[in-house]
Amino acid sequence: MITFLSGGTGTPKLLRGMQKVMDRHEISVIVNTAEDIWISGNHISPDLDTVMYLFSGILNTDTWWGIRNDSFYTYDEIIRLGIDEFIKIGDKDRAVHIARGEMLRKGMRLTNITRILCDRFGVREMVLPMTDSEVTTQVKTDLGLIHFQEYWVRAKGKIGIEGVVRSFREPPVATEEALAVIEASDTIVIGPSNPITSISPILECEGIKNALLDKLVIAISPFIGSAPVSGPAGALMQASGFEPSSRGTYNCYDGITDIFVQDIRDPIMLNNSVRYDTLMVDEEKSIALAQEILRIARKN
Ligand code: GDP
Ligand code: FO1
Repeated sequence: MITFLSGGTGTPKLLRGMQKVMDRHEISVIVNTAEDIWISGNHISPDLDTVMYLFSGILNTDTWWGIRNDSFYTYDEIIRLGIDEFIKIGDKDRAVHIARGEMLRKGMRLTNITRILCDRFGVREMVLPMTDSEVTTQVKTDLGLIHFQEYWVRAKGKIGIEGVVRSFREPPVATEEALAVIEASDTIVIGPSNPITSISPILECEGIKNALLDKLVIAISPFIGSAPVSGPAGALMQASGFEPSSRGTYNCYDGITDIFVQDIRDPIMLNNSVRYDTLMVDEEKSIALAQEILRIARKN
């Protein structure tokens, strides 16, 4: 089994290829939940949903969030009624958020809710939230501390940030299930996700770093040069005291990486890294990178 640590774009692009080159039952994914947010009483877990929709074959791979060909009748009506929903949620996607919110209100664990939802969507891979408790990534701005989604989706990343804070009622602890899949895997792959908002929240869950100690950890950089392939990772890395680059990513992972993968175009030279074409512009490219990752995993 291989366990992947994932956010909602870069690693899912790799998983799209992995599911074509591996037995799907041999794939486990521990997913970031620090971008989760309650909207209009419903619970959005963008990264969990992206991974679940990807595996069930219904993900909108133009945006890497939401369900392909979803309608937006409820969203349009909610805006007309004057409710400030700053995230555009499709109707079928919203049904998932309603179901998840309802199960959470009943006191169910997010891990069990995710299993139920994945079963309903015919997912064969193991998809696990990193923790069952609520943890939120907030950013420090001139407006004070705001939810990451407020910064990235509402403000379109156009405000300055001075720092990144993880807030929670109790420090997040990795679930028994997440630790068990790491234990059952020889190789752990940290996909090319945002180091600050997607990967660090997983690594910060109590138990994860320790569980990775005797595993082969392969990490793939989401940066080429000083810019991420997409999204706000550059500003977030700088606000967190890391260089916005592959070197900064490597340093952010704090010695846990055994094999670091850089893109062939990356001008920065790092010791002990390997280079592949990591730009997954289509399914074919995802499959090609997945084959290389599998080859490294099998060789070591
Ligand atoms: P989020 O939850 O939507 O922010 O998604 P992730 O954290 O999983 O992924 C965001 C990161 O994916 C960004 O920092 C991008 O640079 C990176 N990314 C997106 N597409 C690619 C790609 O094709 N190759 C590589 N190497 N990185 C990518
Ligand atoms: N991102 C956007 O930039 N705009 C949206 O309107 C938007 C809607 C949305 C709906 C459901 C969902 O699960 C995710 C959605 N996202 C949207 C993605 C956003 O929540 C991501 O977490 C961030 O873009 C980056 O991580």
